[in-house]
Amino acid sequence: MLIIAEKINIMSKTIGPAMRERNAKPIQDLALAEVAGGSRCLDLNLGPATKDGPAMMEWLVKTVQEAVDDSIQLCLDTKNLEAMEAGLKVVTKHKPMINSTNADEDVLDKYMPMAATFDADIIALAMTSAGIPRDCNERLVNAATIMGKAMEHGVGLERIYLDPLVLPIGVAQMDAMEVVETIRQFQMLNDPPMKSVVGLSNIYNGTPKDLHTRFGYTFMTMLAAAGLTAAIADSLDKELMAVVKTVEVLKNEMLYAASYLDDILGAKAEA
Ligand code: THG
Repeated sequence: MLIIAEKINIMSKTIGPAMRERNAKPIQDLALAEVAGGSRCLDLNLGPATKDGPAMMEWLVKTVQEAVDDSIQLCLDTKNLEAMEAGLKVVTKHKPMINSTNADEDVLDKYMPMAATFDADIIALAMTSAGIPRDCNERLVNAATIMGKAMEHGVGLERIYLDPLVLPIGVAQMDAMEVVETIRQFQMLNDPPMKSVVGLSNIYNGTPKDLHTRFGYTFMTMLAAAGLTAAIADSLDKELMAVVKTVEVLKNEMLYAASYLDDILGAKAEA
């Protein structure tokens, strides 16, 4: 499972001001901590920065790529097309990921050529501007549109991460299992299987804080069991990282050894 670290985000109380003041240190420290936590891809989330978007994304990309190893992917998270392009232009050795396009044909006609030009992976939301997806079937129809446009614009299907769009449990309880089923079915749309991604925190948005980790860990277990490829989540949360690795062991994707969590939780005293 690729964990796309979520904490470099304009909404954060410490990182938001640092982004606006172009204060590199707190952002670079957080980027290094996210990598140390086990993330190989960092989300850089501008939020709804409209006017300053391109300059801010350009600065953010330069700031983070200066701090972390070239092998770490940068996931540019903005709805602002100009900001996305400005960020992609200054990516040097790091492999970029576009976050995100939706499944509108005219939007795909803008983002897919960008993915091709900048040799980027791309997250595609299985929804259109017509509204949030109703069920698994609607998401699969949108995925087919996305895949068709990728092929039309010469973007390899292995570069696409399909995002079913997770809705909050308190808002759309019936939808949680639709998302799990969607993750299963996305894989059947191609051989090799299509990749998938979710924003994990969406599931517990709007619930009391003491329920966040319980829903996060449990939903992660269900999605990982169903074959989820990637998640935008908190790589500083060691328990979450341990849950992810444990599912990998249970799925026989990683060899079990008594010490399998030592790199995450630290070595235990000899029993
Ligand atoms: N799919 C895709 N991209 C996404 C989402 C998705 N990007 C945004 C979001 N959903 C996932 N990213 C975040 C980023 C930060 C937090 C939650 C989800 C978060 N941030 C603060 C923190 O760092 O603690 C808290 C901010 C607050 O006070 O609200 O929790 O679904 N493709």
